[in-house]
Parts: sequence; C-alpha cells; structure tokens
Amino acid sequence: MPHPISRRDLLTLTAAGALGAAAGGAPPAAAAAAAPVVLTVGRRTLEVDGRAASVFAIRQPDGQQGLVTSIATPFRVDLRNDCGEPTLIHWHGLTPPSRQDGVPGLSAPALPPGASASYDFPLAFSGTLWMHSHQGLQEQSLMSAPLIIHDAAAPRDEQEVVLMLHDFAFRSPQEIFAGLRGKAGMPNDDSGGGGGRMMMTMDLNDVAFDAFLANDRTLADPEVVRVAPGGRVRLRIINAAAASGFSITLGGMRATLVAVDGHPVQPMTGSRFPLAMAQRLDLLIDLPRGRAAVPVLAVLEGAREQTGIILATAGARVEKRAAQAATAAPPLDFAAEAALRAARPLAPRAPDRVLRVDLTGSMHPYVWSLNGRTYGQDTGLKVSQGERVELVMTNRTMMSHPMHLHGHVFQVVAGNDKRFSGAIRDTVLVPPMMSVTVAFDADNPGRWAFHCHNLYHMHAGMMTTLDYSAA
Ligand SMILES: [Cu+2]
Repeated sequence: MPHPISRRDLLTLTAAGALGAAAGGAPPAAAAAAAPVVLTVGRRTLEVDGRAASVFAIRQPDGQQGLVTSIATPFRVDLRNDCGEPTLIHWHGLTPPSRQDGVPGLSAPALPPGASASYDFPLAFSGTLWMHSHQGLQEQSLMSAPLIIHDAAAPRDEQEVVLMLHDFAFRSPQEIFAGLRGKAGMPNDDSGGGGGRMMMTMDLNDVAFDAFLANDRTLADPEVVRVAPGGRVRLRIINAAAASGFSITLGGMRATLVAVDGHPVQPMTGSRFPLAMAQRLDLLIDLPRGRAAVPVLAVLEGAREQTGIILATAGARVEKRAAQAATAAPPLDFAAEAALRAARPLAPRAPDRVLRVDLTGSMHPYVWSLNGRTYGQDTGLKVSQGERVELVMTNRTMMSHPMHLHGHVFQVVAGNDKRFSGAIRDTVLVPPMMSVTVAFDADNPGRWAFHCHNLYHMHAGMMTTLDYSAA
C-alpha cells in the first residue's frame, strides 16, 4: 500500500537521516556532537477569520514550528530571541537539569532581545510534548510549538499527524487579564448560562475568546490532511490553549487512546476524549477502506465553540463544519482520568513524604493561590532527593485547575480517597471541590515550578516551587 508522505514525515526522515549520518559506525559520543537545532523566537502575522493579527512563533531556519527529534539523540538546541522583548522557553514535559527548564527567574534569567541560550541534555522518554514561553502572558500570543520525540525502535506503520490547539483573542493578553481583574465584585457572566445544574455552581471559561485555532486555522478554512484509505493515523493532540479545555470528538468515529502527556496508557477505545490545558493525547485512528473525511474536532468545555482539522482520503468530499457544535461539550471532570491505567506504572512503594496543597482563590476578586498564598508570598514545597512523594491537591474553588509539576513525571494514584494505578503525566486536572493525589520520585534536584496551567490563574498567583538539592 502506498504510504503518503506528509511534510512531518519528511521532517522525521530528515531528523532520522541526520542521526544516521552522525552515528554511522562512530561511537555514541559522535551523535552527541551533532550540531544543535536552532530555534528562533520571533513574530509572524496570522490571519484569523480574515483579520490579521501579530503573534509569536518558535521556528527552525526552514520555517518549521517547534522540533521533531529522536530519543536516541540528546536535546541540543540553540534558542535565539528575535521577538523584541525578554523571553524564555519551557520544554513542557521534559525532565532537564533545572537550569535548562526555561522558567524566568527560577531556572535562568529571561533572555533579552537579541540574546541566545544553549540547551544540551539527554532525553529520558519519547512522546508528544510541547514548548512554550513561561514569561508573562506571551503564551496567549501563540509563543508555543510542538516538541515531538520519536522512539527509533518503535514500528512506524502509522501516519503521524500533529494537532495543536489554541484559544485566540484580537485584544492583548494584558487587556484580557485587566478585564478579569476588573470584574471584581461583578456578578459572574460565565456561570449559570444554561448548561444544566453543574453550570449553576461551577465556573468555566473565564475568558471569552474570539476564535479557537487548530494548527493556526479555524473551521472557516481548516487544515485538510491527506490520509490513506484503510491506513492508521497516530494523532498527537496538544492543548496549547492558555485558558480553555476541550472535548475531542471524531464525528462519531472511534479512536484508541494510547498515551497521555506523552506517556503510554493501557489502550482505551472511545469517541470523546477530554483534554485539559497543557495536556496531550495520542490517538490511533484506523481509517475506513473507502473514501472518507474524518473531522477531528475540539469542542470547548461547557460550550458549543469548536475548532478542528479534517483527515481526508484522496477524492473524499470534505464537508464544511460550523464554528459551533450542535450541542455543548460537557465540563471536564475526573471520570475519564479515573478510567486511565498507566502502561508502565511507578514501581509500588510507600510514600516517604505526603505534601498537601489546597487550590485556593476566586473569580471575585480574581486572585488564585496555593494554600492561600500567591506566588512570591508562598513558602514553597520541600522534599529530599530520593524520596517517593505523594502530592495531595484539594480544590477548594469552583473552577477546575490543570496542575503542572516541572522537571518530573508523576502518576495519578487517587481521586478523592479512591486509589488506582492511573496515568503517568505531567499535568492533571483537579475538578472543583475534589482531591487528586499524584505520586512521583524526587530524582531531579533543583528549583522547580508547580502551578496551575490556566495562564491567567498562574499570572494571578497560582504557583509555587518544589525545591531540593542533591543529597
Ligand atoms: Cu487554575
């Protein structure tokens, strides 16, 4: 069967070719000496529904956004700041030495305009990751890109498709944040809007966006990816939205979830997959043998707004999809998370330390915090190297918080007090008035950020640090 070569396949082949050339007959050290990939943070003009907007980009010299690499090569990147303002890029999901983690003021100072920084560390796992600014509110202006790590040993009989989701506004992120702050004392427009009993009490979507983007496009002119009849697609979906959670649907078709946040789970087949901010999904889709156009849609939680791409075989009729789904997607909850099982769980071990963190704050006033303290007023979390740590996050607010720990991966091990051998992840959603426990090994000493990945919650103070030194 002819295998259609996509642009991303070509990039993969290029990366693999470069590796092969570097490693050909030479000792492994020769691969480590391969030239770094240059990633430049710059600006670009994006058309959103016919209107131009200035947004950021993180690009290689050939224009490719982000990085596709292999676990067999070290992560070697020269980052250049050509965006006209200070910035730093975080490699979301990687476990680098802490000084290469890309959090300004915590890992390293922000890069001034015109400056460069070099990154060089070994990769611990393959999977679907991403990169984004950790400076100010730049992430909202699309300073993010895919970071895909292939396992050279894995079979490649799948066509790989990367889908990156964004929320988008023509107004600046500073205006959005000022608007949220300014709402203090006002009745909440976003709750009680008619989504059933849940919506009466739960706050969803605190920002009203102008558009939702799938690979930079809306459903007015979506990306159509050419696929082979009867072929298998590995869809790598990245939720790079600053403040939006989605439900992924395939127009009624079923898919098999094989990884979350880049880490394999026991395969689960379904037709709707929740995806919180910063999380990723790897879905396997077996295409029909005949002509087919399969929409991959991301519907905003608790709302009808949607975006997406279309997987289409040659000659298939591609139907136009509305920017609004027929029915609202449900709010993201813990049900899907509780059903996931890690394919490679942490080795069983009793925790040496249990950390308890309350997720605190409110919409009115718009202040979000951890244990009642905003970042800067916080005391930080302390562990010792070598410990198995359990982190119990209890959400005391009426909003969900996608909590992200830097420098480590964790396993979801309990929802409320119900224990299970859940997914290995780097970001987990803690729904309102619920407690979620994750376990991790303190095996990467340094100063690490731990925060809510709703950009405006983090900016309002919902962040602290995990700090420990080498034993
Ligand atoms: Cu939050």
